[in-house]
Amino acid sequence: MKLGLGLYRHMLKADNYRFARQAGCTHIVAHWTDYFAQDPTLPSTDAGRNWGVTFNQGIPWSRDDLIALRQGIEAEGLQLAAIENFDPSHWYDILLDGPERARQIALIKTNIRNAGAAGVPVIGYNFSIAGVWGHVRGPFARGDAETVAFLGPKGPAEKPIPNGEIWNMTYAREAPQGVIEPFPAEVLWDRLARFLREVVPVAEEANVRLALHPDDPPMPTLRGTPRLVNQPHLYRRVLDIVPSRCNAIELCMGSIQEMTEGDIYQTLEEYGRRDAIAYVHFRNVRGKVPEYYEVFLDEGDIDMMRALRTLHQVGYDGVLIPDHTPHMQCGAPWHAGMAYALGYMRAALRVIAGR
Ligand SMILES: [Mn+2]
Repeated sequence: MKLGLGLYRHMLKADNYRFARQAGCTHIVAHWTDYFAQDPTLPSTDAGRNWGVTFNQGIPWSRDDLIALRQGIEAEGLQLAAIENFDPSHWYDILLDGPERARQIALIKTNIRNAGAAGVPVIGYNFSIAGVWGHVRGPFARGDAETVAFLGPKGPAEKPIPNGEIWNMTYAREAPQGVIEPFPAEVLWDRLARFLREVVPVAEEANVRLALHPDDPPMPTLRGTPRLVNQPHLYRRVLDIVPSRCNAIELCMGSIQEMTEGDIYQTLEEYGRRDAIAYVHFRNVRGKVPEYYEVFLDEGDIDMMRALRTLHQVGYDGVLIPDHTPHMQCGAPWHAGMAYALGYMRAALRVIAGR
């Protein structure tokens, strides 16, 4: 298995690549959409705040930009493992089944082709309307470390999503008044199935694995909108829509552990055995929906060594990244938290490999 670090778009620069290498990483997962474009941050939201704006309608990812990204990473002795997440302004009408759907499918296909041509092996994505929403920040990890929690009814009120917003980002400058009305999960499953049937063949040609992140938080609904993979067994349904190496999983251990059914070790075993895991978000958590806390690797409900052993036993040889981790009290809270997680992971990988 390989050690990687996920970096937000504004962090994709040489200093952070060197930081990753110094912590023993060999791979980078790059967020290509510019959310929380400021300091490194924890993905929290509340009723009055989202992840920012994105107005890239009709402008595909540039192959040259992706090549420059990959080369910048390689220049520091690392490899680009994946791009994480599509841009909400590229595909909102795929998620909403709106009038721009056909044009946006063509755009996503262009993104996939350009990614493949630029040597990007994986694109992680989250087929979600409400996205990662409702987490609050607080001193919930060991030693009062700042982290995020999902508190269900005790958290932010689940107001409907206003028009012009999806996946926590504003994509329209002037959207008509109104909100996204509730609709059944089967309708969203149908949208995912249509999407996969259209784009997976392109991904196969481009040699890019598409990898679906589970719902975070894995609630049955969020802000009135349905969720898809909010229980571990639902990944079977995703994989069965289009059986292909390019229809794969971005396996978030935290999100799986937060689910009310199933078992993280069995989940890793099942999908690892199927060779369906494109990469892993290696993080720990205390509790399950509707109330959980993202914590340090060695203080949550998952036995991370057992999880790693399970992945090893089924022959998983891909990348692990810390996903999010609590901030540590110092001048560089994000980096210190990541350094702590990466050091833990590096030692754990050595133990598992028997070295
Ligand atoms: Mn995740």
